Amino acid sequence: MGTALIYDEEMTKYKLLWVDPACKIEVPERLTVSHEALVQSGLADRCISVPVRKATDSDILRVHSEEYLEGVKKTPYMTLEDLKEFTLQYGDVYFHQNIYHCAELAAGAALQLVDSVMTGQVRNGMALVRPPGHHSMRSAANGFCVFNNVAIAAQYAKQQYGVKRVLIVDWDVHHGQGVQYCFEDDPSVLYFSWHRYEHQNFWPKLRDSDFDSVGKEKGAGFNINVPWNKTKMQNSDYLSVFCHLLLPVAYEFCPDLVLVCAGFDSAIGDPEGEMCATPDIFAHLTHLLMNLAGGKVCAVLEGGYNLTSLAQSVCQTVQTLLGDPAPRPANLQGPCRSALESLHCARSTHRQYWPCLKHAADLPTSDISTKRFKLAEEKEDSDKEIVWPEPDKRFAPAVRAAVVLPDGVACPDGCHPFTLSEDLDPLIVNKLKEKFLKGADDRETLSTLSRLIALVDQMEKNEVCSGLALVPAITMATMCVIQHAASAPKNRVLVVCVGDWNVPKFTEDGKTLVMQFSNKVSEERASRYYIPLHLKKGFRDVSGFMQAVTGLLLPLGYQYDPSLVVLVRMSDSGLCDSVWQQLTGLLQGLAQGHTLVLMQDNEKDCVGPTGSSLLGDPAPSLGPLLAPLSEDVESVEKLRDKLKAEWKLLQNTAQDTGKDAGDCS
Ligand code: X5A
Ligand code: ZN
Repeated sequence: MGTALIYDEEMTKYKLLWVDPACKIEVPERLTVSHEALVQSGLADRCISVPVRKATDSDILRVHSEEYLEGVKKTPYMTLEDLKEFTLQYGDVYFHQNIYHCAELAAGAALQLVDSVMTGQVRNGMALVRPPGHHSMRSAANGFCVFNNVAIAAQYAKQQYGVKRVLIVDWDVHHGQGVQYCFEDDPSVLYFSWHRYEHQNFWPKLRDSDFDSVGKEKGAGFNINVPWNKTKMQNSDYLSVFCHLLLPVAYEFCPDLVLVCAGFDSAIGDPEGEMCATPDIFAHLTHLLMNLAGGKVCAVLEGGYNLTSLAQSVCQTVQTLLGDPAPRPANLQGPCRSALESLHCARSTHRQYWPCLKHAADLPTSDISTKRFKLAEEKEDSDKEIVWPEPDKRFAPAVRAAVVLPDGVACPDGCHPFTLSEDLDPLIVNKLKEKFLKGADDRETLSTLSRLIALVDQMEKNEVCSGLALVPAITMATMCVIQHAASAPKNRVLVVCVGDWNVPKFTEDGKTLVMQFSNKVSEERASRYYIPLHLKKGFRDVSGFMQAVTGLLLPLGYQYDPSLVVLVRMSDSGLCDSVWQQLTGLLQGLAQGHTLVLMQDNEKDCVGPTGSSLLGDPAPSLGPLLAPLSEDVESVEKLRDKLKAEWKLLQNTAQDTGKDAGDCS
């Protein structure tokens, strides 16, 4: 199943015809450079090209009023003067004789994308469109937008395909107020947006964009706003909000379809956003959404006005949709204070609607965000050119998933049976014998360990992406793999253990970080680099487990930034396949997808699902989640509390920083 790419040059054929400083950044080149970058990098060729179509009147009327549509329909026949006057009724937008045609195509492109994904022709996809959509309202163009492409697509998915729940993730730097207004009272569409806000001083300067606009009536709780009150937000700020707010709520909601208002004005270099997140962060944001809704993710371009940053960000997004491993995330030093305040406010406000947020801290007493106030004048540095390194080329290794299986266990389709091409260095063999076999000449074990070591080496060389091994003695295999992997100076290994196992002691030098999930572990042996999490009902409490994954494991993993993830599964862990696949799917965002799964040899039934996950297949949905067990929430929170000083990505309130003053820098 592939990735759709929808693009038509026709959408470059309109532009601003008069002087308007507010609109001059919305240029046709936005589309040509994005598309050209996809072609040049070879990504376009790997996508399934799907033609655009014109949205019909009835499609457009799913969201817009008849009067408005009739008005826009007249614009192709207007003189320049008429166009100017027509434009004047609306904010920060311009019309052109060809824009109605392009807007029909832009909305139609989003519909084609939904069709391709819903009919199973592709797994996911991206539509490169102009004009953008998320600001346009029922009866008004706004912010460069004419028709609300994503809102129309969401209504279409519901009405045409009977989709029950749609998640809209708006990572554009502006608030998509048009989308918010469209679905305010609709609990079947969960709208999430982060946006530059600056205490209501940033366009569109709406009170409705603050964290306390949560939706109305039946839709209360289904509108989530995270206002940024400062500029220069970084990768850590974006990832924190995903881990501590969007992902837990999204898993609880359990969408059938994910639509992304994919604006890239939230990336570094953009003149509108003035943020500092780098283009590679979009690989991670995309990856983190790809196990929702059975992988049905449709990204539709919105903003993005720095042509370099835009093109790089589009490539990162599409390459991730295609399934290539995400790059190692750069500079995750933890979220800034202002981001934490916003996150805190949004989490507290939503805790009454989402059981996964029940334990969120109370709203801060001095309400920081809802009051509009004049910002202190910032010193003028906007003319300084912002530079950042071009993201590294991302390679998908020739072998995606290699497996080491005992005789008689079938290799899952698409996986690569791992054999030794040459004999292992006799020095290593001797060391193995000495260290693990106590001198015994157990050929079978020696062969398994040798293969594991060779596999780790090939992963390190990026010849193999991920691996899966079914082993008789899991402690020995794990120790062997970890000691070998951590021996190279710049390597770090994240070990994730699932199930009851007396984890051997590792060194405390930071070369390995061990996180264990079990209902048997005790916290007594916990140390800086061994983090046991005790889950009361084992893995029966799926919500509690997912809470631990999104709120604890992912932030820890991202901050630790391992070069290898070793996932150890004990027998009879009681973890069901779908939860296991979510875990393996999410972990592949780390270490460039270098995940090595080690399972006890009586876990044969799990080989198929694990292999499929390592090959990049989306995990099946978990179904809408119930409230997590309060005991489990308490254990997760206790642990988060203990670790948050050292691991800053675990923080989700400004109080967590332990300081009572500070600044975003
Ligand atoms: C789609 C989009 C931005 C409008 C900014 C107007 N619109 N000042 O990014
Ligand atoms: Zn925008």
